[in-house]
Amino acid sequence: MAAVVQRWGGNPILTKADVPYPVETVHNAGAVKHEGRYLLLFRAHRRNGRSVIGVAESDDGYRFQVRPEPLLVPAQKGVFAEYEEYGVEDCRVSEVEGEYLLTYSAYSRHGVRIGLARTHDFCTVERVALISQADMRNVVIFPERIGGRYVRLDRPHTHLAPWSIWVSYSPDLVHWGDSRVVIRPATYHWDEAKVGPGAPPIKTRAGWLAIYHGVFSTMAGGVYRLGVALHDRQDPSRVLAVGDEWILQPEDPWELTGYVPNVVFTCGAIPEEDGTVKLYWGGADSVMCMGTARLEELVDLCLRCPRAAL
Ligand code: BMA
Repeated sequence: MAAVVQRWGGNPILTKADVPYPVETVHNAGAVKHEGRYLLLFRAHRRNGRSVIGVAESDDGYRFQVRPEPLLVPAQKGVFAEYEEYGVEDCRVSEVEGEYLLTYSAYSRHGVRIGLARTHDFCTVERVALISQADMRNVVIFPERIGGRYVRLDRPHTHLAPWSIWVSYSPDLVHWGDSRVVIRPATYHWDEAKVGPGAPPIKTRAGWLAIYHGVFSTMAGGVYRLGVALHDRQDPSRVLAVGDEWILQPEDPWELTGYVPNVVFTCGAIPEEDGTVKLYWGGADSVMCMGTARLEELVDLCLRCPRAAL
């Protein structure tokens, strides 16, 4: 049977050799189309083990060139400096009402929390606020307000329950609340250990299509795969279906071995006018890869063989 995600033959699309400053990895990139060009906002480990966010650009979404300087490095002053001391990671990009919102993990001695920044041109970035306490990772903002409020999927940490996907709302992007848990890992399933939001949700006729990551624990560590879920268009706290099967798992050599083995991890996908989506993922926390899928098929997969969301 044909794979749901067709890997591009030119993978990996970015490696550390493509970066004009010293880094050891290029992975987990947010993705966006800006003025007709494709941009990847990738995470890269510096040689001190801490991460920065760099930018790669492309005319076709397949062949990328990295800019000479990173876009986001740990802040040097103010409240952001205190919480970005250990680095910035896993940036997602959402275009909302003409501006681009970046959500990223801010690491420090106090744990990991989420920073929100905005840009119009991807040359200068304005930090807006730290929009969670520790521990929180994997925040994706929906590309439009729903019922007048901004909406995000997020992933708080807890010891009492497996790591799950939640939804939260905000009137102003700074203050978030009304949180509800929406998807829990399913026992003895490919995503039984953790689930977390991946790419910002994509609007389809059937609902918001969300691509998420799921982790299965093995004797050799976690295996990170990608799956899909569908949220109600008017009420995204209502999950219409979660696909029972993963859409992508580590298979290529650069996904099976690297900085962290057995990982495919997405922070961004770009829907195209022809009904396809370009999906970008980090392989083994080391390189960037891409593939394409048909949106309709991803929606179908959720509806055809759903599993319980909670
Ligand atoms: C998660 C994050 C991701 C990473 C993944 C696999 O907890 O740190 O950035 O890709 O683990 O190592």
